[in-house]
Amino acid sequence: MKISFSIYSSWRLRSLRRIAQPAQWPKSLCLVLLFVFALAGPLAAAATDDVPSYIATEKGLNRFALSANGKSAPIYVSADDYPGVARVAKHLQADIKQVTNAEPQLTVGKKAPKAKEIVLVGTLGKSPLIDKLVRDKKLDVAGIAGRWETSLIQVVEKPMRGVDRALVIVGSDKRGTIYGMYDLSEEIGVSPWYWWADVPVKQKQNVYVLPGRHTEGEPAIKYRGFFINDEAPALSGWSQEKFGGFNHKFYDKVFELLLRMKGNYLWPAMWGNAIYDDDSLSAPLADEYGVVLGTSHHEPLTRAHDEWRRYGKGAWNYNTNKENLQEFWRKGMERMGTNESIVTIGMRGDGDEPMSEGSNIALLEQIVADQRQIIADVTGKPASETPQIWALYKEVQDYYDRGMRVPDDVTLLLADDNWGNIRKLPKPGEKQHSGGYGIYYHYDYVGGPRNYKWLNTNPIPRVWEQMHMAHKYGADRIWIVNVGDIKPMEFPLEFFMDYAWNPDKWPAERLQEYTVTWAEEQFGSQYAQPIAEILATYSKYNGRRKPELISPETYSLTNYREAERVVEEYNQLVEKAEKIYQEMPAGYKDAFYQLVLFPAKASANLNELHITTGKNHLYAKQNRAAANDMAAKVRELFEKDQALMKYYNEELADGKWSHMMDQTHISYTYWQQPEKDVMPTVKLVNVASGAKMGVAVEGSDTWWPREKGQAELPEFTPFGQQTHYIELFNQGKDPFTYKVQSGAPWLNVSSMQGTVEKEQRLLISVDWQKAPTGVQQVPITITGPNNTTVKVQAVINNPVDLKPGVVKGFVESNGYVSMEAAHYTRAVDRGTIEWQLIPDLGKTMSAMSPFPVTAETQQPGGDSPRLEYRMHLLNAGEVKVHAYLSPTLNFNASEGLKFAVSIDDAEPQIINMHKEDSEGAWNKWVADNINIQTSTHKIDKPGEHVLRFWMVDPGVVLQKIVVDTGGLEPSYLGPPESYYQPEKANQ
Ligand code: REL
Repeated sequence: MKISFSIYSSWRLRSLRRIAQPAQWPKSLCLVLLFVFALAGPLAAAATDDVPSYIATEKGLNRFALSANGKSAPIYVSADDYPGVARVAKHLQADIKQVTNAEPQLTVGKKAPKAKEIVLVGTLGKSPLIDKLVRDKKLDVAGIAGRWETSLIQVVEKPMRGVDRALVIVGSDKRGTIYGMYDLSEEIGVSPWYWWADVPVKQKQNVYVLPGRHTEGEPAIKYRGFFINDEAPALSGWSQEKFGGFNHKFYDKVFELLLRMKGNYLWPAMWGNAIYDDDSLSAPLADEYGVVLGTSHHEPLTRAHDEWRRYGKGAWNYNTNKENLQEFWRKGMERMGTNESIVTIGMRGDGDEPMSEGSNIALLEQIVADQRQIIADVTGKPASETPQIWALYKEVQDYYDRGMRVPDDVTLLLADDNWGNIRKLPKPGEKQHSGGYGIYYHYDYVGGPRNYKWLNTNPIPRVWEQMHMAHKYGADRIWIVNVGDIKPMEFPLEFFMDYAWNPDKWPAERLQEYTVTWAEEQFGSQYAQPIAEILATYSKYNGRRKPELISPETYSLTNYREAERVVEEYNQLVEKAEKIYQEMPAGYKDAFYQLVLFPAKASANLNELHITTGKNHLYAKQNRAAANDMAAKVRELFEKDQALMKYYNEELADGKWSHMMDQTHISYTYWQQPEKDVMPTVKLVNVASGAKMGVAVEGSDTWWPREKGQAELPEFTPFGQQTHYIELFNQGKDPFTYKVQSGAPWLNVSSMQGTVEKEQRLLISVDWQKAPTGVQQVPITITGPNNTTVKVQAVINNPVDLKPGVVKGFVESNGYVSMEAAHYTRAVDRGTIEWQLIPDLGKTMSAMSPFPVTAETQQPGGDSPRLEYRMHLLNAGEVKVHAYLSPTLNFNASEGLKFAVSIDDAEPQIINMHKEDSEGAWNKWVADNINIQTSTHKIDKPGEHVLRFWMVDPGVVLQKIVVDTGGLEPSYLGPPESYYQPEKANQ
């Protein structure tokens, strides 16, 4: 599929907004704006508009020279400020040096150094100098004081005696100041991924900060973070080799990355690891940085799961071992001390398993009460004063649904189904739980139906769609995403953090722009567009089915040329990426390789590997000599896969990412990963001497002359796929010659005679200018060695009254109509409800969904909200309508999410997309990443019809509709879109 990235922007992802620029604007305009700002409140006025960067490389009136002519302005941090602020100031110092080659002087002390221009960094209430500027009315902090994590960057003229101009970076709190510094770093050209993905620093000779006030306001989501999980073998092997394990040196890099992305919350690695216990310097370092430490959903009271293995006495069972468990947890709270943390409460079974049969709600409530008592005892404060979460993960949500409650101050961490589909959201209008709600989301998972932990498989449009709902339904206290090994989730991870900071900034229609901007921040503007396209497309393709679930049977080898299209599309992507890689400056290659080229290549290769294995199996069944070539190709692709991993591990960035691609991903037989990658099983055929012709046709897996029945091609119509193929293949060792005879002069065959060594594909097409109208059966006769003759029937349907370009809407061919949701004829909005396109969401194109997502349930019919699809059907009779929906879950605990379908004026049929409420159904939805719902409809006469897709519940996301008029063949993605003449009216 071709995505067009029409919107181009150079807005930054998280740049602080400029609030005013009085010195450069005409006075009258300033007065008007001042008035507008005054009405809207100190920061709110300009905070809704994006502005381009607040950095310039040219000198200008009242611009602050951060670095000019080889000299950088000194940085000053008060000795009274947080040590974390001083630590990050060192990063700022290093960043400015990297960008400009001129290292600024950094002073952390009681007195600022003497300089005409100076960078003053400080936290309100922690920096006497900045507090004095506020008192002297030289710095207005009205919009930031008392706010959460808010920073302000402002150029202040004559801040104090002897100083002409200062660049003040002030924070409302510790993280506010830190974010201000990292924002400046990013703005001057240091990506948050400069270390974690080797993104080159964008060097500049001179750097100026524009006058005015720059702020990004408060984050929409209070705690934003990620969970390092499932970290063996990749991240574990890497951290062991590079840092000696998951120690404070490793976490130093993690904390920095998190904060550069303006995150604040971390669940540390826990597969045999325990952050507090492994290295006593790690947790204090987190606290110094301002990273809020938690433990994962099943590790109560800050104690890592592995610590129970290390120190626990007796069984992990509250019924039988309460005292020891309490003691264990108490130690966790004592150790936490005053470190800023969010404490997990509740209990699951040992090793993240459900609790035993005997566990019940009363017992769990007791556990929570006892845990809170420990929290209160140890902290000496009421439990409600320590932030806590209770994660409604897996069976724990069932306890909640059955009535279990925890005290109101605890944040309820709602979860997805481990596959990116949120299971539960607060009810709109429901009394707000004072602890609020959060979301635990997955980009990586170990569990059924299958692990997915090798590559990034998370297209951001679906993440957007789910997290948009979370935001709108009020789950805004905490967002945490399971990122596995961190790499290779760089792109979706940063999207998660940016979206959490300001969801309103990124409506669906700006997602492509987000991707371009991200690409630009890493690689500069020259290739930003094509790189964004590759990023979006490889994740889209990987989102169709996790690589771990791909098998030789996934894509149809015979219908709709599905498998070969998949290979072709992936390979085109790789070709584009390779071209950019060759062209781009050497300094960018490592970053580009890990962020773009490698995932595209590795995914393309993996898909081709399985599809080629499928071809080998099919060919072997048909006894084709070429089956053995396919087997050889499988070996080649398998070796290429291993070579790609080896390059990533050993050569990329001189071995910096050693072990990072240790994850096995081939030869899964059940949910758990294989011990090692094993080449898929291939079949070899014995090729006899001599020549023997076999003939296969598109749409069938059998061959002739073995098959007695008639060989028939899919139907030709002016409205469908314009060529169909016949394959001639050799079952023997020696080449043979063939001759083809077409039964009509207007039925073209790409080659009328020739020699076949192994195989030859003939493309058949119709010259519509010359073909008669009506339905014709035309034989194509192929004669091969030993007078073997095979007759293939071509059916040509050239309707009298239906002409391309004249007919409107979609047209049936080959027994189906396949319609992309985005290609509706008419979208009918009503009241506040409107249909919106979510660009690029879904397996084949884009998706449509009704908004707002909190809208009331609708009664379908009459003039209620609907999408209409005009289609031309060739016959009367019964048809089946398959609606392809994103596998959204029943997040509002109703009977299930519903929509309705009707054709023409028939009564809408209401369909519950969750009517099959079984583990089997869910397994299929998530594995296939689609929920297909089918309804049956009567068509009274051939001709034009209107299919209506009605809104019933919000949250239903339609990707495509396939109408089966009797000829639909099995495939994974559904048939490619049918012929259609676009026509959009009355939207
Ligand atoms: O993905 C999840 O949330 C869980 O499977 C993990 O939290 C779990 O701890 C797993 O890594 C095993 O311990």
